[in-house]
Amino acid sequence: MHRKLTITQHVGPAGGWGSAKSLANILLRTGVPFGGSLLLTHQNKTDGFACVSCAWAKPARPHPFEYCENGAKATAWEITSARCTPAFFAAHTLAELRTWSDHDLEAQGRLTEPLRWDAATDTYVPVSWEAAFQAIGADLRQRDPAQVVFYASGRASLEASYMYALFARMYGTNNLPDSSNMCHESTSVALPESIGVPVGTVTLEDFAQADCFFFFGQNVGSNSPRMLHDLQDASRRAVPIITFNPLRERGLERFVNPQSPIEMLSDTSTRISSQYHQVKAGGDIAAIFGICKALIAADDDAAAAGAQRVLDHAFLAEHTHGFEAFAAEARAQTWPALENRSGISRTAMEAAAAVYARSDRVIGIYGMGLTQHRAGVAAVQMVVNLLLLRGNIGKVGAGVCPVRGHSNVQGQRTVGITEKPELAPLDRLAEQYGFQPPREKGLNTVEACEAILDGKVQAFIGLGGNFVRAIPEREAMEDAWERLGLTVQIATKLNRSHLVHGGVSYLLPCLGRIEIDAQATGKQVVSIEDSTSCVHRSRGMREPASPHLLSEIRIVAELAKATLAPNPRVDWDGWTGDYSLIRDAIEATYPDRFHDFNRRFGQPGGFHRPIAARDRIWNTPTGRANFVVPKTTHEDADMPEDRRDVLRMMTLRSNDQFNTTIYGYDDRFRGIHGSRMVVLMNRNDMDRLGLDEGVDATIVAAADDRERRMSGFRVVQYDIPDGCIGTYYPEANALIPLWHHAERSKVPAAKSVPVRVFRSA
Ligand SMILES: Nc1nc2c(c(=O)[nH]1)N[C@H]1C(S)=C(S)[C@@H](COP(=O)(O)OP(=O)(O)OC[C@H]3O[C@@H](n4cnc5c(=O)[nH]c(N)nc54)[C@H](O)[C@@H]3O)O[C@H]1N2
Ligand SMILES: Nc1nc2c(c(=O)[nH]1)N[C@H]1C(S)=C(S)[C@@H](COP(=O)(O)OP(=O)(O)OC[C@H]3O[C@@H](n4cnc5c(=O)[nH]c(N)nc54)[C@H](O)[C@@H]3O)O[C@H]1N2
Ligand SMILES: [Mo]
Repeated sequence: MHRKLTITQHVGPAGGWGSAKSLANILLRTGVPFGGSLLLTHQNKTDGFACVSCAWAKPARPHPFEYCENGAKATAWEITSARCTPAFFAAHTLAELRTWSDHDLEAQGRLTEPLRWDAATDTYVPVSWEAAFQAIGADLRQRDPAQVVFYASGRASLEASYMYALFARMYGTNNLPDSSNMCHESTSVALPESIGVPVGTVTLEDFAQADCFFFFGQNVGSNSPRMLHDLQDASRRAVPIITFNPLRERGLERFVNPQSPIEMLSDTSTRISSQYHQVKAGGDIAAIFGICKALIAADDDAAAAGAQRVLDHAFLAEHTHGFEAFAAEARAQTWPALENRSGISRTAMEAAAAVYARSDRVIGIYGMGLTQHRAGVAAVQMVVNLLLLRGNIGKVGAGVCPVRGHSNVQGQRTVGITEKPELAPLDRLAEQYGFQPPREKGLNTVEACEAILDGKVQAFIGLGGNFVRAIPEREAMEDAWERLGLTVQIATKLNRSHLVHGGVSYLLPCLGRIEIDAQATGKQVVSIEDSTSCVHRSRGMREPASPHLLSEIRIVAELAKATLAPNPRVDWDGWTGDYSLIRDAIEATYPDRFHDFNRRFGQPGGFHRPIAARDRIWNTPTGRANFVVPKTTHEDADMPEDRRDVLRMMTLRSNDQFNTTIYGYDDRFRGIHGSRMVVLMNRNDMDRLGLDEGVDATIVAAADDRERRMSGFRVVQYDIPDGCIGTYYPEANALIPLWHHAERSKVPAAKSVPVRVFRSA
């Protein structure tokens, strides 16, 4: 379908009336009455439910309306009045549904009954829960566990996630990839080497104490809007916010708090960023090196003049390793090379350094703009290097802050969803449950894809998510997917991964987090962990979308019972009847992280897991915080630097989506309305390539010789650095080679895909 595309030059601030209007549209379309939206006042409250959108921290003393435009959209999307029933499936074959858009599939509403794919009619037909569990269990029992993948998407609770990981390991595999393999795995590889923890070191209280923020590659206005309150407070305290982003994102420029009547009525907005540096895609390593070079030079000058030093030498001496090697490397960098690779000027890097040098408590924030590159791990480590220079880790108001994606993606890792056996307490599990957990490394997301392509993986279980749509290399992957023997998807809404199915396929509908979860001992609560390692309670409040839905916990328990030999130490039914028993089990496995779990998680603000680096305890091989020198300032060694026809494609999220869930076709903050099939281009590149605004463009992957081509993109002139283009995720994923991932973390390098752009013939 060709949608009418309109572009607006004037874009309002983040928040404000635009936000109220955009939300009203969604409430209308999802059939949620405005009165029903009163439910929103329970979002992110001690006694309410944890928002199903992003993972940003939830304060102990929440605002009366502790939600944002996009959190509210996510809620409306889940509590929609639309239902995707067996009658719908009877009327549409899966071959037909495969021609539908992501938006239209999910807009059918909540799944209501368990379904089995019927080959004869190519439709999903109703099946009883019992029959589904027995069939899946029988199938799994005759498979080699190494050939089965247990994927998780980051939304399921700590309780469900713990049980899911335990089920996979008792079955015999560490094949537990999750969405974080496409997201912050670069963080999980980088931070342990640098500072000995896999997660960020700041809390919300630090946000209130910081006197400077560095902000790299994270689109706060769309993807973690509640953080804008914290940034607005900072801006009002005249705290500098220094932003690095190829695009001038609206939420990083100005914000009107939609919950403040005064700001709404007087139309006053707050500036967010005080310096805005439009780095090239992948230019951050060079930009940060430039800042470090300027700081080290100023420090060398101060030393020579006998003046007060710029770097925190007491901290460097006591707490760090590798400073001299790093400083030598920074001194050796040349400004022209740094300017060329970062896309920003020496003056810009020095201006950022000057503010940094004046600040005592600095927080470094980052998102997918750093992690989703070939050199994503090194980019994260550069942020830490910068912070270490002035002791900005392990002190109040300072630290590193990776902004996580899914609302419980960090928590899933905390309770054992990981393909890396060394990250799970296997000995402890062996003792607690009396079984031999598998010790060999499991498959992460990219490796699972490779194994599916090679035919080495035969079955896929998905605890939420839309795997096929989220991964790179779409065409080859979809073809291979259909050769899987078994696919089982536990989901709330219909998506493409349910349509590209294996030989035997089940679609199991579950309760959402906002819904009342009643079990044998009454209504249950669950827990999640936010981006600041804070664990919160969440209580569902809404009547379930259908009486046939089961909780994720119950579904995992039933699958485990149907698959595994009984084990007297694992009481799947007892756990399902009373979730506090699962929390006791989690506490027994992780006594340090979760002591007194059932009492503490209900207190206002939840509780923080201990993070050693916060206390300057460095669990690294050197026992110190390590400076890590990047191999090169070039973000991608595969990317020919001299080939001007090859552009770097960043795949972006709009303001109207949650990952592969597409709420609508507008990207209000970027002034793009009515279509997602656009390619954002710089005027110079358009002229050079002979492309006018509005023409139909074809994009061809240029990373290797394999043909990957997509047409139907409309060219939009945009303020984006030379040589970089922007398209939307997931539409453009067919253009990303599977091998084009971050070194070591294997996060698909979705922000620097080498491509060529042509006018469509
Ligand atoms: N409403 C909503 N909320 C969400 C999501 C959603 O889709 N919708 N997704 C959730 C998930 S799973 C995640 S992981 C997060 C994602 O949230 P983000 O981390 O914000 O991810 P993206 O939207 O992909 O955008 C990354 C930003 O990086 C910039 N960028 C791209 N390349 C570079 C680069 O090389 N350097 C720099 N400095 N910047 C760059 C882009 O211009 C963009 O502003 O949000 C979560 N929250
Ligand atoms: N090109 C490109 N690719 C990317 C990215 C990018 O920036 N660019 N970002 C990557 C990132 S950061 C991520 S996190 C992944 C996201 O990958 P996924 O997490 O796999 O994808 P989602 O779109 O979040 O999954 C949406 C589906 O989850 C199901 N769902 C929603 N709520 C629930 C629930 O409560 N329970 C259950 N069981 N199911 C539920 C619904 O059926 C919905 O259709 O994509 C990655 N892919
Ligand atoms: Mo993510």
